[in-house]
Amino acid sequence: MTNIFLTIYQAFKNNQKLVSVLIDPGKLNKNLLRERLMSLKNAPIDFIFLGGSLVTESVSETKELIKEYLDLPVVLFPGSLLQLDFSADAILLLSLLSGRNPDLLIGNHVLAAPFIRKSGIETISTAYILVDGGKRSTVEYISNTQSIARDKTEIVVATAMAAEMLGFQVIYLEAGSGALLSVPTEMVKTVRANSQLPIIVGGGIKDSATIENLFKAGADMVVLGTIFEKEPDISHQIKAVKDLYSA
Ligand code: 1GP
Repeated sequence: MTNIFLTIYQAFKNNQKLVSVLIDPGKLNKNLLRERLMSLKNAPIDFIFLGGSLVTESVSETKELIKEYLDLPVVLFPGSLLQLDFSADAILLLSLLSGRNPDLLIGNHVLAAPFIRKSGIETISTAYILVDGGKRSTVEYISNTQSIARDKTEIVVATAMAAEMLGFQVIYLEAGSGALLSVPTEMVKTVRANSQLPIIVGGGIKDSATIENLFKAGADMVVLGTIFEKEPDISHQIKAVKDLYSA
């Protein structure tokens, strides 16, 4: 097992919850990003995820900026092959299992594999499952796929089961950045009951109550993007929830 996956897996086994902040290059101007990074200096964050469905600035430059401010692993969350930077700490090798776009299931992975192998970067094979977040998301549009309806828990569960049988390392339930609604807690609970893999949940998480409910439902990690961009300092909210699990 590799480093970052090991941390995720051990947290999952020990019921210690993880929080990642997603930084989407280009969403904030450099000065604002610097301010936001400063605000995370003492926040109980475990990882920085870096990427997005449509990034408008350099992933590598943004990674350098993050490293100037934070001593945290930077994990690529690549929306496309343009977002690969092999000097990051790890890469979520996302397969968009809720969709039927062959490039995002295997095509891009084939193109990237020789470079990944040569670089030696840690890969975490990730079953990426889009769930309707109450509005059409950028990831749906860019990926040319449809999300799974909020009341179709059985499809999400069957997809998670297939992912486990296929040897994926983690499940990522995604409502889409800026979603009106985060992934339903009941859905997370049912996936948890039917899966042996760590579960990451992201999209539309706007407050600590939602984080707490998702953790209670069985999420092992939450990913916060828009709230990090919008609020000057989210460290207290995160700390409050994390403290519940640190005893
Ligand atoms: C990461 O897409 C999410 O999984 C981020 O979503 O921007 O809504 O937090 P938000």
